[in-house]
Formats: sequence, structure tokens, C-alpha cells
Amino acid sequence: MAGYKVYRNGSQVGTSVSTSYSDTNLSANTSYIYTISAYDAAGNNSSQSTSASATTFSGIPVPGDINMDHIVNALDYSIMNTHWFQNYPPADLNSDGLVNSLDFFGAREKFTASAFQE
Ligand SMILES: [Ca+2]
Ligand SMILES: [Ca+2]
Repeated sequence: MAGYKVYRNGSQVGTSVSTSYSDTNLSANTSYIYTISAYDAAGNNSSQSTSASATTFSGIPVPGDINMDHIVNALDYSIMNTHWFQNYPPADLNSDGLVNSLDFFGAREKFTASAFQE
């Protein structure tokens, strides 16, 4: 066997030579059905697998979730503090070139909030 073909909603989206695959260019808050088939070096394909479904997150990450763990909390404040008055774009929420109190207040509005806006 040479690898796997990965199908999303019935259309092939890629191949993988391992048993993992990362899909991209998906829409937010959408369910997708995945199947795979195996192929060998001679080009023979197996039938498609039983399906697995996955659902993407809904919407835009909350400003202030600097470490991308889906919540604004003390860890994000800590990163902000480490880069205080530095040009550090991930923590410069208002894009004024510096991590400063304006960014802190922006993050505070979302503190402990769910990472994704409704
Ligand atoms: Ca975070
Ligand atoms: Ca700023």
C-alpha cells in the first residue's frame, strides 16, 4: 500500500502517506463528512472507508486570545506582559505598533469569555 486518498463530502481533497491528514480551506461552523481509500504503488484503489464527520469552529477568534487556546485568560495577559511596549503583532490588538494599555483593555473585555464570538 502506498497511501490514502482523503475525500471530503465525496470529493477527493488530498492524499496522505500516513494515517493523519489536516484539511484546510474550510468554512466556519460547517459539518463535513470524510472518507478515505487506500491505494497501492500500482494504482489500485480500495473502496472508500466508512465515513467520519467533523465540524469546524464558528467564526472569528476573540481578540486577546494570543496563545490561541480559545479563551482569554491569565495566560494571554502573561504573554502581553512579556511583550509590554514591544512591537509584537499577536498581542497588539489595535495594531498601533506597540503592546500597551489599549490592547490590555481590549483583551479585558473578553476575559474568560468563550474564544469564539457567537
Ligand atoms: Ca488564550
Ligand atoms: Ca497596541
